[in-house]
Amino acid sequence: MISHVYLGLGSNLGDKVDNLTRGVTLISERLGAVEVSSIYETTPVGFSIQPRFFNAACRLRTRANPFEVMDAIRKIEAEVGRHRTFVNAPRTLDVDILVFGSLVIDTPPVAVPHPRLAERSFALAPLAEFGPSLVHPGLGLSIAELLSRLPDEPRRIVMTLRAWNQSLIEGGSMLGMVSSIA
Ligand code: PH2
Ligand code: MG
Ligand code: MG
Repeated sequence: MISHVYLGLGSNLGDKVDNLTRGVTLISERLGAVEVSSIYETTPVGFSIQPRFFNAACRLRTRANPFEVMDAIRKIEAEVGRHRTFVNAPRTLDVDILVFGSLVIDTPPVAVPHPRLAERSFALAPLAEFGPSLVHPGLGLSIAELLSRLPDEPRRIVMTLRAWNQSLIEGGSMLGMVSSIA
């Protein structure tokens, strides 16, 4: 069975665009075809005295189950140089499962939809690019609706979805079919 999985990516250390690009490249090689959102620059939430983030999302079509996806993304984070020091510490690459098809489960280490998704505009803004048909499986509201309920946060697009998808295709990183979104 093929699932549509939405992953959130974040980086605030080193070459952030390169870290995100290596992340989605490894995801596409190991798990299935991906399409990416734009890359946004966002203000750190939680532990605020740290560099600004670059955040993005991708849609993955995969035959892997949530536990296999979690296992693969943990390995990818480590390969892109992540060292876990303390909660919310600066990181080269963070990959979170935001939505896994219509699944609602909390079975450690997997909790989907991501428990803090509805309060995080840095995750909702890139996710909203995948269109109005994407509904939060637990809350039954569209991602755009959830985003509109949050206070405005400063964020800017540093790379458009078209530019990033195109550079991934040209770099040979995208395996499988990649359709243009939005
Ligand atoms: N990730 C966090 C905590 N805070 N803030 C921003 N702007 N972007 C993130 O990706 C982020 C964060 C925990 O994973
Ligand atoms: Mg995270
Ligand atoms: Mg994480």
